[in-house]
Amino acid sequence: MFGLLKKHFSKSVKKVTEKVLEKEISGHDIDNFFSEIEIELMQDNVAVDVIDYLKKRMKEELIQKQVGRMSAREEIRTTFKNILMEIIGKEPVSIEDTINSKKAAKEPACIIFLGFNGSGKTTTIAKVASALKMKGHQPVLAAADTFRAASIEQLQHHGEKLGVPVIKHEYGSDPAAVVFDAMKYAKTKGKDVVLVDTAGRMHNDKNLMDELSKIVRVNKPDLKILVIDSLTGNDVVIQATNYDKAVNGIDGMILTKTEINEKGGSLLSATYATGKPILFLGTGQKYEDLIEFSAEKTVDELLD
Ligand SMILES: Nc1nc2c(ncn2[C@@H]2O[C@H](COP(=O)(O)OP(=O)(O)OP(=O)(O)O)[C@@H](O)[C@H]2O)c(=O)[nH]1
Ligand SMILES: [Mg+2]
Repeated sequence: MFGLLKKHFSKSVKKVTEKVLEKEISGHDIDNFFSEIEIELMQDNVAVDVIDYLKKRMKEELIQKQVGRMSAREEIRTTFKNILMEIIGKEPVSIEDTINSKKAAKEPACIIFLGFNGSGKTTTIAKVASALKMKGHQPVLAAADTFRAASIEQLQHHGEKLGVPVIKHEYGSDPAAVVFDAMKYAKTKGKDVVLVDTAGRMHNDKNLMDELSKIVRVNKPDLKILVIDSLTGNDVVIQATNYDKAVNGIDGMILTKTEINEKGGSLLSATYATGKPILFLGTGQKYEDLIEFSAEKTVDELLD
């Protein structure tokens, strides 16, 4: 995560703070700081909007702040860290808590996964199903991607490997109805959670985005989770914003392929755009390659 920024951060802080000769940090010092790290932020895939926001917040916090020369470095580091935490340290959402609270009402939880084509939705659902099964839950998979060729077989393959039932209809059928049936199945069979696989769609494809809105409107899922490929660049902001709107507010996000992407920018851009927490990071193609996200750990690693 944040490979380049991490490499240059300390050096930039040092270089800039050496110039803070007075006992006060000026707007000019902050501009200098950003001119040192801006390229790294961009190369780490942090969206331009986010960089502007970071700069604005740093100025709000630091300008005219009285510091001893030695502590300017600490002031800049700590403030930068706090501002990053403001963005990515959102109140976490728990899939298990959601399942357990529905269980009390004798209802299965409905959790829908959405996102751009190929972002990793189906693989992530299989990982989540595997993890939930290991914790004693009884997931059902709903094949609500009735659009892409072979999508149903892909989900069925995971279902068979994991020993988890998959509810499906024909290709081209209404995905909202698949979810409805999967919920009915879960309820009658005493299963506690339905994980819904949806078709990949571009955030600017009106028909497919309307279809997504309908799935949500009809089935009122308990959690709506946006799956984002961490390799997405600047586009993350507009993508995340559009999905958030289409489903009347996502609840959280999962970032995939983080093991092949040293750049943490998409993480920052996505949380900046939606104000929602990251739940997990995908770290590979195997079922166990899913780790719980910790904002503190991510920021600490960056500023080590
Ligand atoms: N390296 C790596 N690959 C991943 C990860 N998550 C998913 N993938 C791979 O990404 C590719 C696409 O994954 P899918 O799960 O099919 O993505 P999807 O979002 O369901 O795709 P569509 O349904 O076509 O929109 C597959 O080759 C997965 O193995 C991850 O965390 N790391
Ligand atoms: Mg899929």
